[in-house]
Amino acid sequence: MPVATLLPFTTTPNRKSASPTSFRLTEKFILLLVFSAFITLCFGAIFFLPDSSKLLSGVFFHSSAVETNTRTNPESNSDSGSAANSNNDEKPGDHGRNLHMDFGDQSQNEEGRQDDDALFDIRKLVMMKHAWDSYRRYAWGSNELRPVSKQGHSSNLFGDIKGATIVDALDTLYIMEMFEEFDVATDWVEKNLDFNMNAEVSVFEVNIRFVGGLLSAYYLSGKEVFRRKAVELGEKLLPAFKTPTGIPWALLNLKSGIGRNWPWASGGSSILAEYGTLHLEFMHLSKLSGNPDFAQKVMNIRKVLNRLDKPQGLYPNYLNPNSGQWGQHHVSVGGLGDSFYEYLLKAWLMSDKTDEEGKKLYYDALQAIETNLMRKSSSGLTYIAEWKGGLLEHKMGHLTCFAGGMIALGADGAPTDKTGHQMELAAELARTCHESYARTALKLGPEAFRFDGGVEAIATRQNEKYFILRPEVIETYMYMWRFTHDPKYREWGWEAVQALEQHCKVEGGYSGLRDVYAASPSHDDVQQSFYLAETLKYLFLLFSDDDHLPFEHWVFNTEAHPLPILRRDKTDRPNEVE
Ligand code: DMJ
Repeated sequence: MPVATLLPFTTTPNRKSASPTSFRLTEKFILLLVFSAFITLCFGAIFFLPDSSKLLSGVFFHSSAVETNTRTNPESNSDSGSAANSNNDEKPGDHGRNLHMDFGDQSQNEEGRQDDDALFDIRKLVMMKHAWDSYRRYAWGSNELRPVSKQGHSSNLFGDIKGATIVDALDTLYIMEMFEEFDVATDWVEKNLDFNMNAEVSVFEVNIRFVGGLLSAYYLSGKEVFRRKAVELGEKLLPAFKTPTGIPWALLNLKSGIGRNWPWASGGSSILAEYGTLHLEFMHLSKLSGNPDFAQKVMNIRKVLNRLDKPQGLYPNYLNPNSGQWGQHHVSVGGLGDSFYEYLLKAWLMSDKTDEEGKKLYYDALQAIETNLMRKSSSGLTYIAEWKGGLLEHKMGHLTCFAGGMIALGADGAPTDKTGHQMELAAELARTCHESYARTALKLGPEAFRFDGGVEAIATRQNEKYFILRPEVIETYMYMWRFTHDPKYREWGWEAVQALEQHCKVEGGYSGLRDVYAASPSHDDVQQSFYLAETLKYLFLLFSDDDHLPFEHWVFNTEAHPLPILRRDKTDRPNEVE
């Protein structure tokens, strides 16, 4: 079947032709005259019209918006795959219809914008461009960039897999209409992204960044290569589930299929936030491959958890995959626990609200968290503490700050009378996380902050004072902005932009900071791939109209990769994979 018929996104079929055209001498002369007249006219307009900066902003934005609408070239979706034959009504690339509406008049001041932030519309692209161009220039093909020493960097989370920044950034490039960069990245994926290696990877990290990034790129662009690579990688991860309980290992050798757990994890346990953050991607993998194994594996994780007693209704972070018993009773909505809760809610939303079990598990877990972990400081800041065998540690991680956004996202579906209350909790958490930024010298938040020993929302230990370009606080601002349109969320986002530009931006990209309380920045020399996947994407969405990636159509995985909601219809019920 011709691809064009599969992808109805075809109102303007071709992007600008790249083919050279030749002219005779007289024609060249006439063209030169016309061109000079046009240039003169443009300069006149720029210098004599009342506000030339706004005009420039409009020119940049409307031209890129026009380019978006030409992103329907059937050639760019040149190979069709089995997904195109799926019986889902919506086809990959169709999803672009729900991606971009219009930038609107960027020269006008909207609610919540700073006076000078007509320029922000340019800056959001400039930030992404600087991050991307620097990676491309100094670290192309490596997993991440070292922006100070201007070289590549790779953490052992990805084994020998290369290009984490490329795959993590694909959808951000697409959403920001940076199509030339997107095409270069696509070309790299086609030619270089390889999973055939004798190396050990983190199943969780590879899933959220690589599988998630490839799935989003597929749904946005319709390019078959992304579907194919996502399924290929998903298949490589399946041996991780070969344990007596089916709870997967944390680490897996992609060649031998041998798995193991982190040596530091309580008695050889698997980690809640790792095995509990596969659901969204694996449901899509079953859908796109026709292979029910992926869905069965993640539904089995649910079954194992359902059989276990939960202390006070809480989920400990450690679970032994051999015995199926909890390890140490440490509960956290930050590191080790966080995205498990996020995926319960999003499993329900992504199933078009058919996954009633996911829904119940989420709201029950949230109730237990509220009762046992949420507290208010003496000055009235709400925070989520950590729970260790029944005792509270009054510490909240930067990672935990995603919870404001999650609770806001779930508030609408909350059990009777709880919607307003949950929105209040979400707003309070957003405020606390903002305070954790505002109370530092560099106006970016620490890795963890405490509410004890006379301090509130401040890091007291040296090893908790760093900032690694994490997205969670901005993620929560974005959700809160979408649901309330309270201008303070854009103001807070703008403060973060200014701090990032002032303290994290270096000539070779953006760097994390060693101590946010120090008077001047000390750079850690890493531009994390999630900075491009999440931080810059959430900033972009915070300052975009709500119809950019609307929540009625998209659910973000924990790495901010948008996945379409799996629509129910008579023939195709998303959670009923045989
Ligand atoms: C990301 O990789 C994901 O958001 C994950 O869930 C938690 N940590 C980082 C960003 O901080």
